Amino acid sequence: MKFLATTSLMLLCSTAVLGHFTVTYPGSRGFDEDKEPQAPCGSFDTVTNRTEFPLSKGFIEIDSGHVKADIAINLVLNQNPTSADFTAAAATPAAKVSIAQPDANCLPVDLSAFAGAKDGVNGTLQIVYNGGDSPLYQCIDVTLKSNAAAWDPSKCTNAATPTTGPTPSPTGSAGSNKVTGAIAVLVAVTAGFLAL
Ligand SMILES: [Cu+2]
Repeated sequence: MKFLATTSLMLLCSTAVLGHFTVTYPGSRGFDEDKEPQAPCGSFDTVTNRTEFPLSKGFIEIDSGHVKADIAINLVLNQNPTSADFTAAAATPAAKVSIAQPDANCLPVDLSAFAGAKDGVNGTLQIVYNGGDSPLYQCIDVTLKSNAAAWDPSKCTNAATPTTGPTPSPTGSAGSNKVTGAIAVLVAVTAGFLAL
């Protein structure tokens, strides 16, 4: 019984480690899974290349390891934001999104009403992702544009259409496959233990 409890705990831990998130569009400053919990930018503290980000109808595409997460997107409008700038920006998030599925999630970020946001202004978008372990951080350096010529709206995709009813959609099985997989591993481990 103790063995089983330990195994369950190990499964939870490995899920937590794999269960971080990555930014898939546009590119972030950088990603280091072990350091993603480090505020304000997951250990990447200097501005890298800037992406032209649309003032209206923008989005950030992420790959979520957690099935559920609460996400805040903060915007600092200056050349080289400090930790204090990000802390201050968190008081007025540019967007707040709760997701309820793992893998691909498109997070809408419309900055058209954000104070100080206008064509040609440089800034940094900070993603604060809370999936139940500790908050995780990624940053994207941007130049805001009324017309972001290279922006690709087709990158906004979702792994499964969220369902509102109690019946899960037949195609939205990414999450349940993972759960089923975890249960299968647990059953296999338990079977192995009983066989001893
Ligand atoms: Cu995680």
